[in-house]
Amino acid sequence: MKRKIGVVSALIFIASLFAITFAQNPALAEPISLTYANFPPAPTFPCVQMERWKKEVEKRTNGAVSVKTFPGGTLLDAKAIMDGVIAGTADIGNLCMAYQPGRFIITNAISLPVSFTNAATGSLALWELYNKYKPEAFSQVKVLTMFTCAPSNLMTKKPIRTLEDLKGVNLRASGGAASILKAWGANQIGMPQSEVPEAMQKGRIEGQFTSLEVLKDFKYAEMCKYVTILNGPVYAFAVVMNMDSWNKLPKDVQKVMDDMAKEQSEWTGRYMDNHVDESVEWSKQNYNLEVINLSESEKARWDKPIEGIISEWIQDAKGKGFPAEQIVEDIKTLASKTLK
Ligand code: DTR
Repeated sequence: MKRKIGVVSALIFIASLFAITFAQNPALAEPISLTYANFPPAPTFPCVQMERWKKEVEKRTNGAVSVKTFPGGTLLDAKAIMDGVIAGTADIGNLCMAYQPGRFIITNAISLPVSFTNAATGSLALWELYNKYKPEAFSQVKVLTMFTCAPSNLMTKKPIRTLEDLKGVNLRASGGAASILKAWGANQIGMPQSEVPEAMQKGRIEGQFTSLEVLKDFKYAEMCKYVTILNGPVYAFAVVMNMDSWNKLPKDVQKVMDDMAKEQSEWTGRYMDNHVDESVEWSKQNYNLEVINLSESEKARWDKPIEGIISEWIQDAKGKGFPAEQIVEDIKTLASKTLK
């Protein structure tokens, strides 16, 4: 009898030791598994930042969280990310706001022609803007971070040296960049970046207005041998999480993610800025890319047709009940705080 009691006590002791060890070290327990949907292919910057976030979260939670990433639209495609995350098809998703015009009015205003000079500045500005206004458009999700791509420039199959060269040419852009292309007289065609390779190959478009890292990441430099420097708008991105998935996370895991939000925004902006430079060099070396810089007088001709875009946006956004003038003021101030 005594022996029996001894064995039972020993077993209880061992079981409690296990319980304490697991509670103190969640890495030994089954990790919380989260899915993360992304729309473009793995080598592109939205997916590079996704892999960096996954690695850091797994490390900083000591393996308590495991993130399964789905690049290339394998879980949700470009226009389905937000609703897919709200519905819980993915726990997390990365979306480009320009692909759903009219849905993310405040944050997408970052694409107005206010001259951001790099993605690091654009990304932190967007993050501040989001935090100041906490727009209704994101009320159904937890926002994990936001960032922008670098300023848009033209990449084209034929050289664009004057405003006249652009007239009637089929060029792709979305969101704020799209209204600028239209004002310049191009034949603007909208589609997510993930659909551009096919449109470019089939000749449906002759080029596009976007950040230049795609010359290398999508190998557009093979087809687009010309870049015209215009320092156009940045595009806004958000990484969002399903609200129930967020609420289920332990507080210390939530803290790891919250603490990473601003850091991830800046990391992505800086990665993007460096990668644009690499991509242009690579395209010059491998495909003889020509970079066209407009003269001051030619550039002034391009600035004229887009002068009214900001005031038109203000009119429109005001009509929808947004504090439009203040938003533009804020964006201009943020854009002037250029990060080096
Ligand atoms: N400029 C936007 C966003 C963008 C820039 N680089 C990439 C790479 C992959 C996906 C989207 C983007 C655009 O062209 O859609």
